[in-house]
Amino acid sequence: MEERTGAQLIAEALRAQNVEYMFGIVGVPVIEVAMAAQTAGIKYVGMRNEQAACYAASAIGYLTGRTVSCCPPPPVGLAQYNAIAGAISVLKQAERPLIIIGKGAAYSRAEAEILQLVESCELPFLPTPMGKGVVPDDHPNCVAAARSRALLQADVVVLLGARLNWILHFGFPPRFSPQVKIIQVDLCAEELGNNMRPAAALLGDIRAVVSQLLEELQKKPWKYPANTEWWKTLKDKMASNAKMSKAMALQPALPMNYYTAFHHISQLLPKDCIIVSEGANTMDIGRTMLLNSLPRHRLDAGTFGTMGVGLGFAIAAALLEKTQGSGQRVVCVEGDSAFGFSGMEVETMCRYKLPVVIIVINNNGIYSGVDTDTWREMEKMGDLTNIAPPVTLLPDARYDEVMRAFGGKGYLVQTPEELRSALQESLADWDRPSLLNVLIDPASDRKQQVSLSVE
Ligand SMILES: Cc1ncc(C[n+]2csc(CCOP(=O)(O)OP(=O)(O)O)c2C)c(N)n1
Ligand SMILES: [Mg+2]
Repeated sequence: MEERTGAQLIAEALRAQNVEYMFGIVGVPVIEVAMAAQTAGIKYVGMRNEQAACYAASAIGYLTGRTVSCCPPPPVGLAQYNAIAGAISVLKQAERPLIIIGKGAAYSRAEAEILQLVESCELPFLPTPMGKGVVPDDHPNCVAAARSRALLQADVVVLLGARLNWILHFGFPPRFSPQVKIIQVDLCAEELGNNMRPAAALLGDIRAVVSQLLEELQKKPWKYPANTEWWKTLKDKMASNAKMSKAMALQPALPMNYYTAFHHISQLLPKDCIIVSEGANTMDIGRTMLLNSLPRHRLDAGTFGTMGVGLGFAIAAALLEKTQGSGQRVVCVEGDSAFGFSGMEVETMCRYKLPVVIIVINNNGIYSGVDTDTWREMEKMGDLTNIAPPVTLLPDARYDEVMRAFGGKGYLVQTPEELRSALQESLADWDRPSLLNVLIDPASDRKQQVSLSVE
């Protein structure tokens, strides 16, 4: 009998389960496994840190919908009829309804059904960070620009594959009304009733359950009226918030603030690009200003706010683009701290010529930082480990040079004009990755900006 090595058995077993990519870092004896994988037709992607390798692998799973071989089959299925009827009766009694579209909706590919639900019932909706794009962000029923108000005053919330974790403030006051009724749709039984007791709980695949809701609604068509006080409140709030961020975006002062940087970026990004993002202000403000038109086109720090995921996610998305020839750009919008977690993966991008466009929003720190002059003063005052605020990072660090070190393109960006030209140039280059190091005001933060723009 032909002798087989353990490495071959592993590789062939993975291949037999349709595994297409392997991410890792080799050493003795894992090198044989990677080589056997290549022989078996699996693409081996050598990374610089195992954490980033795991993030990349998880993004492949999310983007392709391929089940990971070790997971039990999900309970794809329909909700019970009584539960559907119960949910619809709660919905029809709503005075201030709101649909929240979560990552689960994106994962279950429920975009067509959810669009139909939103449009046939004329309901306002709000995406969670990775639920963005299931229904396009620029859809007239999207009330993301009035998020806080929508959460606070809704009396019935339909949760479609979104979880009541910290991203949704656990569903609790003061961010939600204490009387809010939740209609919860989730694939995972343990999630039902997590943090809040739902008025209706629908266990099943989002796509299947939304189809059931549509079917039931069609028996006796119902629309939420357009002329309600609720719609007026939401629309007024959206208009005033849009005005505020526009005023911030158009401030001519240098260094730029977050809103100015994102304003120019948003104007230049192709509609079908995949946006990867992590950071704190960078991710939060970027989420509101960079719109998604397509489902599964946003990957960010997600449920646990884990910094370090961005470059691995971007590598996965860029590899898929390369294999599928989809012509989609992958744009990775990183806070300067967030970039540091997996920054060495720029070498991986350069090695495989993955044309990711990394935009580092560099404010010299975590949430905020200090400028070079202040830093110099602090250096003179004594030991920086005693003095420097824990959020600070080295001012004006040249992350663009990191990319250049490996043969990618690096741009130092300090003005809107430089930002626009560097971004246009990077988006036109399919041969190598680029990094735009966008120096913004280290004191630019959300609170200050909100109070400034209120004045
Ligand atoms: C693994 C991990 N470690 C630490 C944190 C704490 N943390 C939250 S946001 C953040 C970085 C925010 O700074 P930056 O990426 O520069 O974005 P900014 O807010 O400055 O725009 C950190 C370190 C985290 N979320 N995850
Ligand atoms: Mg920062």
